[in-house]
Amino acid sequence: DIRRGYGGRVTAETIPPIAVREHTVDAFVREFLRELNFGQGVDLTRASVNDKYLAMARTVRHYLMTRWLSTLRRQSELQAKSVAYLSAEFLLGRQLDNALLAADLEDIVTEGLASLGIELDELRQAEVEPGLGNGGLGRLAACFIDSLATMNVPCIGYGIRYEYGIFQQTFVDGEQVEKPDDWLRLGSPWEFPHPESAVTVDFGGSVEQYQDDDGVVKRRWVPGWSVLGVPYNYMVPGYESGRVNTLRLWSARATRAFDLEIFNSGDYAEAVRAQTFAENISKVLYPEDSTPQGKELRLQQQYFFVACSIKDFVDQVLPQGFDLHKLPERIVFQLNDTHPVIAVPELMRVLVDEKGWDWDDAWATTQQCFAYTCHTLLPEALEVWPVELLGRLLPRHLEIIYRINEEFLEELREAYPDDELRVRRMSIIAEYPVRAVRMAYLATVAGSKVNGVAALHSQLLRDKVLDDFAQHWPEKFTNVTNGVTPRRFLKLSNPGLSGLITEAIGDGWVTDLDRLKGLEPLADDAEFRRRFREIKHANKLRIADVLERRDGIVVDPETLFDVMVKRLHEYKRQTLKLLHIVSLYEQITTGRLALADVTPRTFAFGAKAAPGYVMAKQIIALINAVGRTLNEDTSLEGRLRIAFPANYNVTLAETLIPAADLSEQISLAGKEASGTGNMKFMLNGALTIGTDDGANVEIRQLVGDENFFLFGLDEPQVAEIVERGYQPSAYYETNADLRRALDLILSGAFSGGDRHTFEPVVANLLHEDRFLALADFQAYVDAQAKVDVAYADQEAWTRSAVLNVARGGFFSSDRSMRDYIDRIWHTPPVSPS
Ligand code: F58
Repeated sequence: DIRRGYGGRVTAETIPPIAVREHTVDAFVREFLRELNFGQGVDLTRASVNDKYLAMARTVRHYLMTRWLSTLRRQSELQAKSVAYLSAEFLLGRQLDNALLAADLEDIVTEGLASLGIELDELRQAEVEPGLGNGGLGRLAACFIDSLATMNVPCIGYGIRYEYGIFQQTFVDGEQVEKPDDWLRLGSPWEFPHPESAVTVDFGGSVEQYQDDDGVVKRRWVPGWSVLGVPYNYMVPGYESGRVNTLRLWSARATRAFDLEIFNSGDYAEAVRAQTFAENISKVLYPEDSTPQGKELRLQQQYFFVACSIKDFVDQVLPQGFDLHKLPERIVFQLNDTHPVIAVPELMRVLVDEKGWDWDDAWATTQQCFAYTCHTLLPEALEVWPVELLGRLLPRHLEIIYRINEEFLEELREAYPDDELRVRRMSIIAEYPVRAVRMAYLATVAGSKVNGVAALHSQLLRDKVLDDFAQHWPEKFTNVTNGVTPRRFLKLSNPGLSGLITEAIGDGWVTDLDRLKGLEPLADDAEFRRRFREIKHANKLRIADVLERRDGIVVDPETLFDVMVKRLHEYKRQTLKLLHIVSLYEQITTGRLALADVTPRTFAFGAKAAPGYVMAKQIIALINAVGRTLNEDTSLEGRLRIAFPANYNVTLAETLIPAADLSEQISLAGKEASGTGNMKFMLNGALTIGTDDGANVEIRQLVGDENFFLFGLDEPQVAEIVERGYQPSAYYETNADLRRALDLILSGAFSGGDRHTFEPVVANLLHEDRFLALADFQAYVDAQAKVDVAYADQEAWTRSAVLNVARGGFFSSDRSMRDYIDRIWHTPPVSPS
């Protein structure tokens, strides 16, 4: 058949499989030019960088297509149990390099583009990273789906396609100013929209009573309004696994009915307004980092994406006629913090109201389908939704929550007949200051498992935050220590070190990070250490170049790189590091410390503050002010410099972390659930200065005390001091260095003589200091002195750095995924063919 180009009629059997792209430079160039001409509608001579980037990205994605389609086909054949990772955030970072790596195309693409006179690196820079997350929690979700794809475990990531991601941070006179993150401005080549598969999500209205066909009295939701959820699919390619999983993010649109109705009434402007109203739901990521603000739109977002996802899974992913009693054999919904917890009453509503199940049956099934991960220890971070708001937006869900709570309290009263106080403490409904639903409690009651994200965190969850629940259901509680993907955060971000590691132990470490253990003997090999140092130095040159171009910041690659990158929060204690810097400066300028005795250091900060978090923003201004003063003070001879590039994000992390000598993990003990930056630094050969907090505890256990700078109060000591009544001013009075540092800030030395500018920051430390920065100041300074001594012996330092890498294998997110699979999900890998 000439017209079709191949013989015979087209049937399912005769449709040729989609062309497997040839792995050659020529084939790539051909495909690339075709995409440029037919996809972008330009020829090479007229193509902009963005045209070339888009054409190349689409070409690369074609190379992964066969794997994606066969993963989907095989999954629908096998119906193997899948993980549905429900997360309001996926902080993916740039996609291009990861896709090139997965498709094994780096060399071909580099060569192919070069033959056309194009530099791959220039196109790389054109990618705007999708910043669909705030920080650790969102990045963790991205690492986890990478690992599952690599390990051949069926998984769908479900989340929200925010039109605007985390804000772009700029500094104006040292102060943070936020700009909208219009990441889709130039188009995203990585997404596959499916408007034809949109699902409807209801809101508002009321609940009515009715009699079913058998005369049984039932209740059902009569919604007030609805929106459409349009799915956008993204590939999640595994490394060398042949598998490509799916990330499905939902975008909100107005339903037809919604605006047609208004339109028919003749009010065009109102119809357009309705459109905007609906689309607002997925408009912007809430830039909070720990305190949920309880905003109505946020609850709308949460319900929107979980309702879409459950409907999608039940109606689209499961085969037609699937017996939902077997749901727990097919799916586990992992709740990434409390943000998706409204999925619990939603599944109950679907089973009871829509499928007609009886309550107990539905509850038994629901409980087997969910598991909950908690990511915090701050009481103010636990989400609570006022009953008034929830009842207005989701009246039927509120009823369902009430019933879940009633039955739960009944169970408790049986178990603790004489302990009504305990029963009230455990109620899903809080009565004070307003009636509200405690989402963490709901998740704990509903979930088959509850896990913390590091050993200490899980212990504190059991002992403090959820102690009543842990006593009631000890077997429900477990730990899974976080991890990070070695593909992005070592192989791709640190090609120098990756190459050295592969040369030494082969490349198996990329999917089996425990093999890094094989590097241990090389810590004692002088030649290996020399090369290791050389790579660190090259990484410093690389970041120096980036900082200069990106931010106009000049740093000296010959200095110790001391790096603190994470969200700005008082509990993380950026001020503690700042006080150390100010103290050094004060001692130098007053002549108590000779410049010759100062280890030349570059203090790098990267941190966004939640836009409404006033104290965090003042701390940012203070860091910038101190930075300006130090950097301009020629008497320091460049020995102490601060580099605070604006808009720290995944892309910047990827070049900054590999250049670090010292990793700052200095939160108040008992406050940082885990941390994941700490793991990335370790794997890239930085030594940690840190408190006994979060995953630092496990890092130190693995690397050994002699390779870790531990300081500060531990959690029980903190608890004791707080119990006794903490007095920060006592430290000011008794510690002269601390007093001089604080006084210097108060004197206006960093604010052009103005004594008021930073008074609130200092006053807060002196009179409140919720996170005991002053109590840990001296211990921190002493630990930093040990850092100086250690760094002076470059051979010993490098030895420690190598051991950090060698002993960091535990922190692969592949290991985290194995733990989730063994302890929570029970979803075995599925071979790709
Ligand atoms: C972080 N939480 C923890 N929350 O602070 C960190 O210790 C941990 O390593 C990480 O999770 C991964 O487990 C975190 O990033 C958020 O960003 C939420 C965003 C939405 C509002 C509430 C905080």
